[in-house]
Amino acid sequence: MGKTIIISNRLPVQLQISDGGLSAQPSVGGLATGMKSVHHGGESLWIGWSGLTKEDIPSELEGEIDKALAENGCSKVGLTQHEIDGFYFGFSNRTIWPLFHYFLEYTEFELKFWEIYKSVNQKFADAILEKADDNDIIWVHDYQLMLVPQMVKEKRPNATIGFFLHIPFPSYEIFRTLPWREEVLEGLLGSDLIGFHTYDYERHFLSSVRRLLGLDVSFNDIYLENRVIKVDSFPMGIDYDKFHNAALKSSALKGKERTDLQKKLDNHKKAAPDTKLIVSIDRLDYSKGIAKRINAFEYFLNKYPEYKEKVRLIILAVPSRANVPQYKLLKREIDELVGRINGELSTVNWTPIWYFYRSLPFENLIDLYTSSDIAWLTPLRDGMNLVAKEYIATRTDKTGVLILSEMAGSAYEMNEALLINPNNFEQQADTLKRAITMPKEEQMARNMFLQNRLRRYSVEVWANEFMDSLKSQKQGTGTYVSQKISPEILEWITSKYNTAKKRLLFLDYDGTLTGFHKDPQKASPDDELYQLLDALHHQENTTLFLISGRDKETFSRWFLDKKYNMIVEHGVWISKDGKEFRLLEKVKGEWMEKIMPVLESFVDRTPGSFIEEKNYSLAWHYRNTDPDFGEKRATELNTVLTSLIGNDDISVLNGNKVMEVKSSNVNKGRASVRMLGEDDYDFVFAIGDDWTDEFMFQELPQNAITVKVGLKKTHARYHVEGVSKVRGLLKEFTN
Ligand code: GDG
Repeated sequence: MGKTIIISNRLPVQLQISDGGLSAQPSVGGLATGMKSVHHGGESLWIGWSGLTKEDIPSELEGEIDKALAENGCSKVGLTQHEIDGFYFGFSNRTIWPLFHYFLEYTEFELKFWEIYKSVNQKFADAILEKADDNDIIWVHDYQLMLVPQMVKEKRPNATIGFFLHIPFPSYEIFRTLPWREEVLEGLLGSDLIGFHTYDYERHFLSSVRRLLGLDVSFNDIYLENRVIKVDSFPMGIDYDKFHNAALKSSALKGKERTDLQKKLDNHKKAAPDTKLIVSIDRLDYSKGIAKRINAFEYFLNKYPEYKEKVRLIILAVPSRANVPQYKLLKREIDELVGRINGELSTVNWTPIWYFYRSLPFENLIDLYTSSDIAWLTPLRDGMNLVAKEYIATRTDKTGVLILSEMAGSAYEMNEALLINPNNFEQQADTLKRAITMPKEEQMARNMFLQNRLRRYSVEVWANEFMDSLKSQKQGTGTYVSQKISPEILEWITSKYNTAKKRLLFLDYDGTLTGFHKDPQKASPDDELYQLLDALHHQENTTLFLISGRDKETFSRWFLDKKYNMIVEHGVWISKDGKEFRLLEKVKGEWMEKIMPVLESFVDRTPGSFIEEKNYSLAWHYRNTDPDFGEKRATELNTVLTSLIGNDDISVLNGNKVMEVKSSNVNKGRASVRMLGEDDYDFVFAIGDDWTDEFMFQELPQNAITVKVGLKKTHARYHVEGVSKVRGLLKEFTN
């Protein structure tokens, strides 16, 4: 592997120009910390925007800036104010941010924002392409850069590209309202690995990929023509030791050494030892539910007036995206709310809310965490929410209560916190009371679990797990083990074919020799296919079998007068040299009467699905249904059938968009092995695309050449990409 390239909207360096001079400070944010293990030494480069527009940078400082960035392993993408307005304040924060946080009413669909987003993404991609080699690992971060993976993959198909989304991925119903939804998905699919904070975001993304792009998804793999993309969840952690040690250090400081804020907090605690401090810290963003929280606090004080003068809410709202109109309105709303509530409820000794609208230095953040009895975080939607994790990490004596919204990604990992629905004021008022009165032992017991987990799954572990998964994805380990048929392998197979004395070929039909058709009856063979099969069939010393799950009537109509050998219904019937079909396996079909009504009820409840009745099996096809719904029903049917069947005589086969119930002793593997025993073959070849073909791949001897069509997990030795490649391969045999 080559070097590592990290790309994010902002570089992890703070630049400031004052009095014509430049200062550059490495930033200490979560991402920068987490990437430390990935971004170090000479083998790594971080590409991003410096935070200064082209207009901000005097030309005489340009070289100095590049040098300062290079010293921190960084390289900048130069952007103009116009580009920042359209790309960052526009499409990123007026379209994607609200949409992905389910604020449809704030989402603006502006063509000109989209155009600028595309062109700025191209700028980032170009900056990468300029620096990247073929064997580099590229990790792209977040919603501002969703088109970059595809733009890079186009030009550097061999590069290894990972993408991580730090915000939620919304459900299909929300995502599909985006006018440029396909382009965004395709942009992301340039990656080899796509990571989300939670399984829900992953699930929503896969559902959109299936429904909007019609791609095949199996578990968490997306199958493209020539590669597999892995999608997985990697819940981001924090630098646990940094927060924990800072808290230890701060509590060890005596008297004058303490920060001014800490001294004030100490005084306050001394004056009112029974008063509980509740803290909330967020960027001033509508997704964080700050206004709702203030309203819920008022509700709590009215419901439990005995806590007036006994609790205080500290709100730290960090200024954010102040150029976006919605954020200006929010600022005004919160100013007014805090003013009104403090005005109405304050007493001479007590102000219910302390409100800070600013960013505080790290030490003060620690002071707030360590001095507060309760942290109350109520996002309406939040990708993860690191503040929740940081609060727990700073509780060095294990006391403290975390009240956390279920809508935060972190809630999935922090079950021991008090989880609330931010829209439920009644529940929040009761939860606040519970937190205030929670015994210390209970607080400690809960936090012990939380701390252990946070310590283990730190941000460094997060970054390393993502990188390891990306590397193994690219090396093909873990996804599929079959080898792609390269020109060299093809030459080797053909030469084996040519020198063989007796050849046996098993060719699956649907999805192998011909593509899928909405109506299976319409997937009849075309002239090119007949010519190809004729040529193979007439070769000397060659026994060709078409082997399929289809019924014998259809295959008789299509192929009987061609005299090809055929095995149908997975091995129930066989026809050789143009003779009528005869039974290959004796099977009993009494079970059909019982199973039929079950399948019919599934047809009634699943629009687009239908039953195919074969002589010795019943197949329920769901290829024309809504993909997610169809899969869901198939799982349901599988459960129903397995509980119904309960004996070994019949089994359920889960094929490509079809579930087939048939007698157990029949499958393509058994049938092909029987044919193999009939003569002394020295070249055995089997090709097929779905699960039912796996029986052949497994049961034929080791030296057989087995080929899977498509990139799915398989027991076959080789794979090819699609029907046209299959035909090309078979044509080689006839030359
Ligand atoms: C996005 C997603 C996801 C806050 N105030 C101050 C300050 N902070 C630090 C906190 C924390 C960070 O800012 C905020 O992180 P969050 O995770 O809570 O939220 P977002 O900024 O919205 O981040 C979010 C995250 O990406 C990571 O993937 O969790 O869901 O929205 O680290 O400590 N730091 C200092 N002074 C402050 O006043 N020094």
